[in-house]
Amino acid sequence: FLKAHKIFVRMLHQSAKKHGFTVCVEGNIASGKTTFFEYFKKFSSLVEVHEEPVTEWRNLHGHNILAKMYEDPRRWALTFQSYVQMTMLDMHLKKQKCPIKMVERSIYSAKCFVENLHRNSLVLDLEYIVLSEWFDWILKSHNIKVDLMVYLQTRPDVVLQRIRDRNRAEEQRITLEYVQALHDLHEEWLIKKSKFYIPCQVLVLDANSDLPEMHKIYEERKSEILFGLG
Ligand code: DGT
Repeated sequence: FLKAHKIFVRMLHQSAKKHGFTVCVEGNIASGKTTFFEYFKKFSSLVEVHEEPVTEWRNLHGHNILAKMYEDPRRWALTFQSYVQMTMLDMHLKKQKCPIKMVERSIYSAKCFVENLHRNSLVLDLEYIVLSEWFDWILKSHNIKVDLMVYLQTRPDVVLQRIRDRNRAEEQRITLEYVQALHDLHEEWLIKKSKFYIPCQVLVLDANSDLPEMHKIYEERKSEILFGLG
């Protein structure tokens, strides 16, 4: 088994080294992105993982901007989204050191959140226009390379239960309605492909199962995830 594993890793290394491969991991809040990265971190010579800067969002020069966004979205959503957009761009532009770069979410998925905030009038028309103009300008002026999006598809009731179980202080106000709306937007975007721009192929994985089962799924699907869909 060890020998086969080594050969597999060497093959991946050779293939990915040729061009550098970027994978973005998408999905609802608590869809299991962290579990996904935990699994792939074991390929440490091959894969570098860029997790979402939630720590920075919780402590931006002493301010918890994530908490502010949940407490008073009308006041803070635009501020939060503009900071998210900047931190996402920063993640995309980080120089790749390993053959495979894995990124938690992307500048593209922030669109789902912004759209939802706008639909609920928590981001006003003009704020929405300014965020969209920034987004369009970023895409035009930077080369944001994404080779594969892995969509961790989950049921809203499952993610809500996980959010309740992990009990993050900022997320106490999250409702089923909120995760349902984000779920619908992810589905429109990545399944129906009728909403926002998709920069690459999408691999959809059922991510409703618990941790050991998800690790099994990642083990089975690892070549598609690391090599791409061809
Ligand atoms: P995981 O590992 O799948 O459980 O990932 P999470 O839930 O830790 O990470 P994520 O990206 O779904 O969200 C972390 C928190 O940040 C969560 O409360 C949702 C919030 N969040 C992330 N991106 C955005 C965004 O663009 N806009 C808004 N309003 N909230 C966001």
